[in-house]
Amino acid sequence: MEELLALDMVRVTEAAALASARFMGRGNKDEADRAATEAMRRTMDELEIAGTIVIGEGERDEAPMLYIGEQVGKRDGNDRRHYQEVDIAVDPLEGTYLVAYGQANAITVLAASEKGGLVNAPDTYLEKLCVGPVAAGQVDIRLTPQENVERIAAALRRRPNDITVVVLDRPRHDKLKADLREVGARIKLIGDGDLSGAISCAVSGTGVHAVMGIGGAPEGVITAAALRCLGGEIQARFRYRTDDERARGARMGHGDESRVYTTEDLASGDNLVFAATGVTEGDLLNGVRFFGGGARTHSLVMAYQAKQVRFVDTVHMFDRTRPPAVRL
Ligand code: VTB
Repeated sequence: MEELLALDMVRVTEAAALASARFMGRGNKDEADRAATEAMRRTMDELEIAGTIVIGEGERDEAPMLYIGEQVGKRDGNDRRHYQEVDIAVDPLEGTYLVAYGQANAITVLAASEKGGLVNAPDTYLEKLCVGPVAAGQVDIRLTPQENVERIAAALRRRPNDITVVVLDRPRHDKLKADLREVGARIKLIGDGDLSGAISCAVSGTGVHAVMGIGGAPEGVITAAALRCLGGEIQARFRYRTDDERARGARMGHGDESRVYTTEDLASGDNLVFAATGVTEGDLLNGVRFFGGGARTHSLVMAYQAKQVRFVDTVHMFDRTRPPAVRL
């Protein structure tokens, strides 16, 4: 299932990137998000799959499309029985603010698996610790940030002050930042987008080694799918903001706030596909580049079973008569 699906899925993230990149710098994050969501939905409906959105833009009553439970894929009359059933987790635009203000590292992203292979996470927060393959198995979210940095440094055969940790720039992370400074780690503060930070720390040469702190739970599941494909690791604990969220989380089976979720807990699928396309320029992926008559996108596509990680560089020709559409 994976390999064909992977190539289909990259079309979906590419379409969302092309649509939302037009809104770069226009100061309207909702507009950018809507463009990505509509394009993602439209392209998914061209695929021969019986897809179910398990993580998306929200509940049915609050999101017009790509809501949790929505059925996506080609409709052959009403008969979808002969298509493969897949669960899909989407973040049509990770970093809506980043696009609206022309900042780095916005991506369009999704993960897919066989039925039940991605955890149904409520829209709340997760405390996360993400590392790449070399430090995987060496860290423990129950330890202090200082201890984890020391363990990451030992795994990478470096000193703590050669380790760079990605942290969302939020007041809730003041203590975390102080702890990281105490152990001597470098901190890369980001405005948004801990998902793309987590992928970066599992790819060597990006200059970042870990993600720590509290961010969105739905994105944590997509992060887990990516890190399984790359051999990295995420550990996470639910962090509810309100009693309502806590009650909802408990109904979904996530009532134990001390439980540490592993990469496999969050993305347990035997078949996993991950696709992401750069919208704005990033550490890992180039942003969309428009030119007369076309555009060029840069994507990352991965399949777990197939053990394949592809960087896909696509020229989209809107008008074949206008050179220079394709160049090296
Ligand atoms: C955002 C976003 C992250 O978590 O910060 C969000 O930038 C939650 O944090 O990429 P805030 O409510 O403080 O903005 C993510 O979406 C993903 O984990």
